[in-house]
Amino acid sequence: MDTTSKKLAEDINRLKTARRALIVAHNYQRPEVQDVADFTGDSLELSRIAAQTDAEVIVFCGVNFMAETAKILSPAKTVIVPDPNAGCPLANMVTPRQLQEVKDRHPGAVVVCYVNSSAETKALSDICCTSANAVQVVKSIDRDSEIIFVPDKSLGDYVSRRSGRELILWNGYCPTHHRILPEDIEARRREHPEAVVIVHPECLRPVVDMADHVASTSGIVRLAKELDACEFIIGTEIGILHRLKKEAPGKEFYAASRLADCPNMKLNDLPKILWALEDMTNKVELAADLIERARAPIEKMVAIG
Ligand code: CIZ
Repeated sequence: MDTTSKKLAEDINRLKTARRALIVAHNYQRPEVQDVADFTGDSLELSRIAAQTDAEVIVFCGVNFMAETAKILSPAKTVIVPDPNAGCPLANMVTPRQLQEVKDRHPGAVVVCYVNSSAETKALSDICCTSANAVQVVKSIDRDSEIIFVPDKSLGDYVSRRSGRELILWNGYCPTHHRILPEDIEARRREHPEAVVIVHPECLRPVVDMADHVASTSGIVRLAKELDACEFIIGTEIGILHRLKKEAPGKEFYAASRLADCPNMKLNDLPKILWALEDMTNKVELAADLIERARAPIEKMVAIG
């Protein structure tokens, strides 16, 4: 960390204590943001950790739907975001009206909703899933039921193939993950022939099919630590490389594509964390009934284990 970042981190830590705040950072955040956080992880993991602490304020460094999930699980806590413009294009690819239209065309269908979605989308869904448990969630649904899977068509395609279930896929996708192309995997493999390739299921199908392992962000971190290999090609947002290098020192990590750099995730930085804590601005506000409706599908997912 340079001197300016060190000073900012000191000021953030001082204020964090005074405000009884907890800072959580998604695996895709800037290195200095991950370093100032109390916990780094995936969105559901962070929201659940935050709910279990006695912190009064949660500073969620990620994109907006993640902070909403934290608010849904901790309605009594104040949840603030460093930059309120950090939206998620994938989450924005489904609106409540569009989803209601598809539900009306498929009465009785079970709506499975990836956590990468707004509170309104969750509230219209029957059960949530993460990229780590999506196959298990889909398999838990009665074989006679139709299933609408929102919003990520790549994750849905992967889950459909792994579960053997036909899914009505939403036409949403993560622009950052779709920047990783099969030719990138081929090129990295030529450069690092011994490396193990791990990709996220939000990637394009040909990329998923070329990988040695397909995993969520938490799964990627776990595999990188557990596998015997010394070199890894990582097919997800490049912010995760910082955590991997920190938690698996001595191993080498290569980005499948340097273009997999999410501009929304990178909107959060140290000055914005400090300002948000100073002014207590950018609070996540959700109506009580929306919190209740959005919480039900999350609890249903948690209940299946
Ligand atoms: O929910 C998350 O954190 C996302 C978007 C991905 C993952 O695999 O952790």
